[in-house]
Amino acid sequence: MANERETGGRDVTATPIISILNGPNLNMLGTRQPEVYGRESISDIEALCRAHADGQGFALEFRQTNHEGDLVTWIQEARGRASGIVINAGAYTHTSVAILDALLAAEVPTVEVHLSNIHQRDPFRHHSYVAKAAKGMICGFGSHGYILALDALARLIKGSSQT
Ligand code: CA2
Repeated sequence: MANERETGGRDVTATPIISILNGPNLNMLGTRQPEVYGRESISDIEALCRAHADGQGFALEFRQTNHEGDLVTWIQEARGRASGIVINAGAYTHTSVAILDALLAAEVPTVEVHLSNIHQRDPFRHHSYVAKAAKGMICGFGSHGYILALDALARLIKGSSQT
């Protein structure tokens, strides 16, 4: 019965959607600073995530933008539709109250990811606005951090769908 299968407007019997959102300059991955961000391109990371999400039975949306408003819009679109968000907001991590507000309003379990260990870097990278809305943060493991984030979300989603 449809009503019994729905939670917060989302059909929990459908394939869960995970939205992976990437912020500014992450389209430049693989071109510079491999010692900080690794050698993989954003397309390589997308392929890695797609292979992993397939194995977990998730439908994946993988997006990158250089514009703060795009991230806000995509987070709003995730509300009631996506089962989880993985976000690497890039430099907006350290500046954007708008992204924090969107995440708080979305009420979608969120895992924050950073390729680098932001706590070993410049002091201005130590604070994250995203962290206040995220279940947790993974940083310092390069592209593998995205896989760890998907695994963390899988556990959260499976836990919350058990009755
Ligand atoms: O470590 C991360 O994933 C960051 O979110 C990456 C952001 C940085 O502002 C955050 O503090 C930490 C920057 C991504 C820029 O990536 C580039 C890669 C190659 C060439 C130029 C930029």
